[in-house]
Amino acid sequence: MDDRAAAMAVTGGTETPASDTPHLENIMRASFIHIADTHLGYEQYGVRERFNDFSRAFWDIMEVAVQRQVDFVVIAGDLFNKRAIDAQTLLHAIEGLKKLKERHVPVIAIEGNHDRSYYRDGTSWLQFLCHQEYLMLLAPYMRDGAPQISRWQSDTMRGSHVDLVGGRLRVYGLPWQGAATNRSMEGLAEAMAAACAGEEAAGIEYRLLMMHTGVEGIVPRVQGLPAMAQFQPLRSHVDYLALGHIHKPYEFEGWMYNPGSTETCGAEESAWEDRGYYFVEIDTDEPERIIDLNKTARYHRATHLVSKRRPFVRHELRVDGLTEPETLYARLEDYCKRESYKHEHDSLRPLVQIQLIGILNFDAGSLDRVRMEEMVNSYFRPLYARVDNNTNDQDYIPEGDDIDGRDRSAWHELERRIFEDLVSRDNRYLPAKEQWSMVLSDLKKMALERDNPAAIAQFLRDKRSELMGM
Ligand SMILES: [Mn+2]
Repeated sequence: MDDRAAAMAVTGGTETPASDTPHLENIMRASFIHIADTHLGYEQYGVRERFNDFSRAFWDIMEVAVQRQVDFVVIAGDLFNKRAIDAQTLLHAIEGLKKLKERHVPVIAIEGNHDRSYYRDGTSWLQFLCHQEYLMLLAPYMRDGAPQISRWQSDTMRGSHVDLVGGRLRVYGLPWQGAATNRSMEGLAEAMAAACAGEEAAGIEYRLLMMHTGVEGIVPRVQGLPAMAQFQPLRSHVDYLALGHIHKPYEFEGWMYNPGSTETCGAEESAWEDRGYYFVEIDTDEPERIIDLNKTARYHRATHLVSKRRPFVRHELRVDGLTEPETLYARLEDYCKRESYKHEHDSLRPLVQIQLIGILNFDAGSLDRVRMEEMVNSYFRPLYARVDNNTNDQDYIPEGDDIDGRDRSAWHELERRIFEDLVSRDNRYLPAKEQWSMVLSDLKKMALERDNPAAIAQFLRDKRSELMGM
């Protein structure tokens, strides 16, 4: 590797060294873009166009970085959806990053849980991009579980930080630490406290820390993350904490920022419409120029921008009390009629995911999924439609207590009543519920007596045509 990456790290790309511009000595103005969780290479639902969607969301933000002429870009983990990416994913990553490389805009990244390398894997694809000088991959040396403060070196691709913007702004990075996160954070806070005097002497005015972790409780499903209190020891050493990992965006107290996923990795993310990225402006000399007085941010203004991505429609269709498939189809069609017109003029066809929820009064196995998905397709004309059955079966609570289940001699009668009750919940079986309960009882007996399956099926067909005229 030549000296270009190292030179970029020291001077911050096109930034003129401070020593050449004495009139700017007391002013540090800079801007950057903060992204995370782009998950490049994710072919969601096995749809090829989704693969492209994730790349497009990333490219669009890289284009914004160029347009806004930012000083650098930070990627707080999960650039890739997985460690083992294919060539197309690598090409797409390079396609986005090369715009910045051509303009000497530094990109600083850390590994997330999705794209972390294992020691035995040798060189990771993120390291490959680092080697090719598309980005600087921060990875501090660890000692006793604590990150060590050392300047990042391009030859080893190791180190805790790079200094940018004429050596006035320091970017620290800590990759995904998994179960060791709490210990690493403690160790990092101690190390940063010890480095404080040295930073000041070196003329560092602003410190950014990138981490691929989140705050416990933001998304209840994601557990085992540090609590808010565990971030506090870092606070006095960090001006901007750039997080990734949690796909829901959030920010706290003018120093902790999480942009959210740039595309929609799972249906539940569709509810977090403000997901995207941060455009951050820094002015250590005249913070009042950029700062909203109502905010506690010290030297920066962080603007959260929504990423460009494909519309994702998710609906929970309640099915409680519905007694046969036709009424459910009618309810679904009603929803489609109401909602689909809103997406008529979308420039990208939406994804539609319908979840059936609640308690069904009939057997969910009699639902025709293909028919429901075709219905959604005909109304929304989506890129992809999917109907998921997340309904629960109704618990059976027998009415009355005139039969004692502990009395073996009453079992046959109890079974008959249960069958009758179950079949009568489905309107299609209601008119002949007594006969159907007998059919069920006979089917059970045939199965227990290990009758020929073909004979059992024929018996059911005969009864079906007899009782339903089908
Ligand atoms: Mn992620």
